[in-house]
Amino acid sequence: MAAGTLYTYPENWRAFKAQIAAQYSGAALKVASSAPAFTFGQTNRTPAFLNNFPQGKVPAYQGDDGFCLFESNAIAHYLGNDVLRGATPQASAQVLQWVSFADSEIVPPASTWVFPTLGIMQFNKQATEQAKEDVKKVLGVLNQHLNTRTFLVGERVSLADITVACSMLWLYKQVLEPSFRQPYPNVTRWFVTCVNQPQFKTVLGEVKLCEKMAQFDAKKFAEMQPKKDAPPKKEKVPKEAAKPQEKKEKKKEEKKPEPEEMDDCDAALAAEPKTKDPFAELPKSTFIMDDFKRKYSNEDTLTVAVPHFWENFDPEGYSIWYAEYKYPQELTEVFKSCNLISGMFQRLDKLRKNAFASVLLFGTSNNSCISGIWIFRGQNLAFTLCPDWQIDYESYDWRKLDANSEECKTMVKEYFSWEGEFKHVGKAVNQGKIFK
Ligand SMILES: N[C@@H](CCC(=O)N[C@@H](CS)C(=O)NCC(=O)O)C(=O)O
Repeated sequence: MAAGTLYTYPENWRAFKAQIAAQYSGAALKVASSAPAFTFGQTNRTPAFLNNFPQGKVPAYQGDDGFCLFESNAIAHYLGNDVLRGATPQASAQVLQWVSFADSEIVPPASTWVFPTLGIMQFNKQATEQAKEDVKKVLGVLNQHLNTRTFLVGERVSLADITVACSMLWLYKQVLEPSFRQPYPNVTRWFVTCVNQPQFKTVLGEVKLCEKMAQFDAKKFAEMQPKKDAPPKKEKVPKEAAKPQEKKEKKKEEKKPEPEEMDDCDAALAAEPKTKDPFAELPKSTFIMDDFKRKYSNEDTLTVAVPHFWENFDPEGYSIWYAEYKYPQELTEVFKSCNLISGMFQRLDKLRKNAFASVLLFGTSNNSCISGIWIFRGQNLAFTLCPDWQIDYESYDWRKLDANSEECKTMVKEYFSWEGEFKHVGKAVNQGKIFK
């Protein structure tokens, strides 16, 4: 019998699928959805979590035996039992059919319609109207199928019912008012039967069906928009990332940004307590980080970006640091070490206006080291200013450089251009390749 922990944020309908499956099978499932065990937006970005769940997404399951699984449907499958999974080849294939149907036919229009009513997505009339039509089609298919059946597959609740019902949870709670659902009585009968099963009820509580179709909540939408200092959007590549990524970012920046839409996950992140700008207290500096980054991204490093840096660098307002990874013996495959660096940059995305770094991996697999040059706003390491930034920095030794020293000039030149002797880097690894 499976036993383990499900990481999620509270009230996640995707996690509900696994939780309900566990209720049926008797799997001993602990749910970690709040501090200190799990804080969405923080714990799922730590190296330890990403090591087990590379996407950093929830729900995510870790068995007491160490077995790790992501993707909610796979977790529900694992935590279920043979009856839930479909006992015959035909039944299990039908279960898979409905699970896929839920993901590809129900979730997209349901999200388009429901999210604006929860204030977590901008309203678009045309998209909403199309979503309503798509939901009608889905309801039609289900209504027909359930005309002669109590459950979707066989005579008992299966993962098909659990998955489809959880995918429809928000539809039934928010928008499927009586007149809209009236043509599809079999679906509502089936839904109500499902959510009233004790195993569902334990997880979902009382599910109250929608009485009046919820409309776009503009006020809530405005409130839910990520503030400037809210946690970063997930897929953005930080400006501090290695040079080729800077170029891609630059191209994106030149276009006027589209208004960003949130999904339920962004909404959960935006709801996290906001921190005030930790750099706000510092006096103005003459060094414009953005100008430098533009030069660095678009022009030749040695002839333009480095001279620009030294002509404009303000040693009062900024400091230069050398950082070296403390545990080179733990660096095995090159790709893992590269992920370590890019993961750190991602976690520091919020620092992008106040920091710049060029971090290099030297050597080959099982014989490598990581070091870099960091430019920070202010005279101290910025990591302690915000809990989000503290994940990686303790794995590095940090040394503040004297901006006037030859050592500093050489390091800036070498790390910025990814070329040079890198005399301070141990010979054994320095003879290997440099990975940026
Ligand atoms: N297909 C996945 C979707 C998981 C997913 O998108 N999770 C979101 C929350 S709704 C998440 O954890 N996002 C965190 C992030 O992208 O950083 C599943 O069903 O498990």
